Amino acid sequence: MGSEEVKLLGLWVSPFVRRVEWALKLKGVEYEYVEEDIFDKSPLLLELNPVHKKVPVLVHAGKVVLESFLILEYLDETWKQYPLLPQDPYDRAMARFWAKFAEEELLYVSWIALCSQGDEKERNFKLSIEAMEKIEGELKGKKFFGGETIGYLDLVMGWISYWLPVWEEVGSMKILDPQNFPSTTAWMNNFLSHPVIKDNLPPRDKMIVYFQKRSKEIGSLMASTRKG
Ligand SMILES: N[C@@H](CCC(=O)N[C@@H](CS)C(=O)NCC(=O)O)C(=O)O
Repeated sequence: MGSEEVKLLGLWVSPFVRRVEWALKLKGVEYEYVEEDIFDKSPLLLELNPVHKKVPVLVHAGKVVLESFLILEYLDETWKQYPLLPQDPYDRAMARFWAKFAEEELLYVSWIALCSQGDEKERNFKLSIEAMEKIEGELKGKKFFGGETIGYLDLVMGWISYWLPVWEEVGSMKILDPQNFPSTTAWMNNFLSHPVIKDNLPPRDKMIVYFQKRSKEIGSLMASTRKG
């Protein structure tokens, strides 16, 4: 690899990878994309991310950066064009707070709601709605989280606009009801109509098939660990 080259190891259906790709494209950074098979991991992935063995993995000038939130921050500090995080330290701290909140209390919780059944599904579904209410409050009166343009928090929560509706369909649940969440619904439309976003989304029909299979696999795994 040449000295300044950027390489991204990813997976087509991963919301964590996609947020990094959006950031690279918004900033106009050239990169080489390498598709990984997470069910048959390449020696390169195992070498670059021996700790978690997950994508995304960013390699810049021979240095490896892991974890999508940290990759976004690294990109923002390295390529100053199209700033993602707010300039003010307090606003930056708040953006990180909401990013963590959305990841832990909405993404992972709605994923469990998708994969589980019965009481567990119901409990995680309710928790997802509660988290969505908090996010709705944050978006009130705003086009994007950061104001007039797409920023760090929009990229972090971008999955809500496109992955969540697929999870809702596959999991027969409705979290993002437009009547209850008008600001989030408006944000979702603004986000999805941005050219960089709308041209960089995985095919929906393939996602449905992928998540039908994946949610069943994870669901049985969760059920068997509970029994064991
Ligand atoms: N917290 C990580 C999550 C990354 C992640 O879970 N990646 C999944 C793909 S969606 C993966 O590589 N899974 C492989 C595995 O779990 O073995 C991030 O934000 O980068």
